[in-house]
Amino acid sequence: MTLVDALSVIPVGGPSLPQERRLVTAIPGPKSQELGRRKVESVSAGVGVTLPAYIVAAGGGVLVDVDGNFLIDLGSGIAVTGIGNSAPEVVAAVAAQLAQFTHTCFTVTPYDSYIEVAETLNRLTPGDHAKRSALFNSGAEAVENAVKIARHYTGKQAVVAFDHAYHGRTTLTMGLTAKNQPYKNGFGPFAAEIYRAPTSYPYRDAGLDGVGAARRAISQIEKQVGADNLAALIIEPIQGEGGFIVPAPGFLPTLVDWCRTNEVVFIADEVQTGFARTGDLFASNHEGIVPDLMVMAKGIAGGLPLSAVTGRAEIMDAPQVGGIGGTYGGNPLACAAALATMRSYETENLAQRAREIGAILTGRLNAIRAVDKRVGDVRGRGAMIAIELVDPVTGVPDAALTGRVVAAAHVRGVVLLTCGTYGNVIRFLPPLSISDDLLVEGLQVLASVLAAA
Ligand code: PLZ
Repeated sequence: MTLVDALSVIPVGGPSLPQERRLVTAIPGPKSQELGRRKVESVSAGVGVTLPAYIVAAGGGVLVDVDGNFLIDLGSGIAVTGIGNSAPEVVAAVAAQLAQFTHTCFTVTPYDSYIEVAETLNRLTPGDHAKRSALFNSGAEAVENAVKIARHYTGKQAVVAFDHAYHGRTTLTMGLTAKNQPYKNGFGPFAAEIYRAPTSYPYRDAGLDGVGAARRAISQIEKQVGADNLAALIIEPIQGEGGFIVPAPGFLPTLVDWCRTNEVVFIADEVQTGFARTGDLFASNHEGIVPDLMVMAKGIAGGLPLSAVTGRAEIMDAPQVGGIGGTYGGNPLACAAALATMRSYETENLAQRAREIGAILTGRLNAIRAVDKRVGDVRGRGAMIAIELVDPVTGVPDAALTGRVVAAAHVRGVVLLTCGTYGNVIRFLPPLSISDDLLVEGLQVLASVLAAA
């Protein structure tokens, strides 16, 4: 009998799970601890775990662990399960596809759901120009392909990424990612022709407005790279792993204008911000920017692995036939899930739900900030909100406090994630299927553990 079998009744996942925090053992409980021991003996130590409660079911706003604990999910598996875990429409679509065929490889013998995902992305992404899409498996893989396509189209090689950027863990995307620990340390050498520019970080930029921050970046790019060598500029419209940094208004539009005048492909990495997360279908929409290429993953397919690059037809059509592909990209199960997921974002107006969640988060977090000056900043958009914890006198980032707060929340059954270059940001990424009551309870736990930390 395995440990999972030993759980007397394993609940079925999805939104019908009881929506409550319920702790029946310590976190992690004995069965999770036993699995943790097996992990050490079987899984590479390089694969870390944030909260070692092993999950058997999830849905709505809860995760159920192998010991029978119900945890409040404020992470969505890093912004993936926006429509909820095991959302019924995704389960039905994937089950139907599962019974038909599981794989052919689209580039060998194709199928229609890949086309329909491409058509949907071409329609939903910003801009009414002619577009094309290509499908992949992970965010990093899609980022790599966006860079390949931009290089092919422009005949140029250099790529600019920004301070605090995160674009993945493959060799090319590690080079684009800014932070050394844990993503890059010891894994070099990194790919050539990647350059870094300063971003817009209003909380730490002291008076620099968006246009000013963009001019600073552009000046550095012109001096250190040269537009004639630059294939693409890649940026997250709200930086995710780097600390939920919302650039000052005007920063992104100024960069887009400069790219357009200088024949540089503007790539928006919406892997974390995409699909209703920020209160609009894409974060680019908040400032009305129209990226040349957009990279998407995470929220696109309700938890199944799928990613995409969508962009201007003339750029996307530049590579030679057969130059873009992969065995699993646009797998039929993932496409079925994506079609069901994207339909829900539209028909259930989940962007509106993200804005409601954002109002609850920012209201409660700003109230905490008013009485606790260690909360230096509350920022983000929609259901992508964070607090930055600092020394109240010096403003120096307080990663130790952040670690204590998050660990204490975990023990009380709230899944909370950190981020930030300085490790001092707590981020809130609840599934959009969470109830107000559960969200508020999660925030009450946060308030009490912060007060005690
Ligand atoms: N671009 C903007 O946020 C993934 C990383 C988790 P993959 N972010 C979560 C971790 O510790 O590995 C991400 C992102 C942005 C690209 C990626 C990469 O997406 O699907 O993880 O490859």
